[in-house]
Amino acid sequence: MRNCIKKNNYFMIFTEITISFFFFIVVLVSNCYGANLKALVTDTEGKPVEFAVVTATPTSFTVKESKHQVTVIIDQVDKEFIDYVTPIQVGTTVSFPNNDKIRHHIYSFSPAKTFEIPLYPPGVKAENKVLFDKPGVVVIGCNIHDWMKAYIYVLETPYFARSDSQGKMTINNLPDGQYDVAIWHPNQDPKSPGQTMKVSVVNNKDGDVKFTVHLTHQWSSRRAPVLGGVGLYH
Ligand SMILES: [Cu+2]
Repeated sequence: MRNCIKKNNYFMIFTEITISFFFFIVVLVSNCYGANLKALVTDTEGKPVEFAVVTATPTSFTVKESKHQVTVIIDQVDKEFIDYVTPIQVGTTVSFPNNDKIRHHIYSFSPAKTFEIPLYPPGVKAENKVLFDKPGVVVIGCNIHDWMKAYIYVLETPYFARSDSQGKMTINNLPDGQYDVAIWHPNQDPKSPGQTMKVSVVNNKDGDVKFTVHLTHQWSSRRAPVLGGVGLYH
């Protein structure tokens, strides 16, 4: 009887180890699954474009709703939002800490999310959180500092990336299938909307795409206005 219990215990331990090992393998495999799509974004003069968002929306399968409770940070430093452009998936919460030396008053009138966080002082780390539950572009401003502006691009697809200063980005872990791959930039000329490409991913094979964006020349200053070396607004 004792032997039998011992044997059962050994069997259970072995089973647990096997299950753990199997789970480990599955996690590893699922993490490595999918293709990587590299994108390069330039303007009409061939210069790299930062803060462009490339999205891959599946047309041959349905994306499962994200179960991840993700919180993304948009900080305020030196009278500027960091980052200027933040792509997120619907259902993401954004935290707006104030790591500046002065107070800010955040608002948005965008239909995808209208909200306001009244004037709050430096040092507020993560209390000011907003859930973005509808797709669309949300423009964020500060009531005190008119030049402060940031864009949140709320997407239904989980497959997206934002370009760096070299105009480069990579969308990772794309499952096999067909996608509409599109470009967006906050300063894109509305008369020349970005192209959309059809992309097929087969056998997890990596690929790359190139986009040219027509930017408007109305780049608003992202920094505090300066007069004689002293900021006008505090
Ligand atoms: Cu401000």
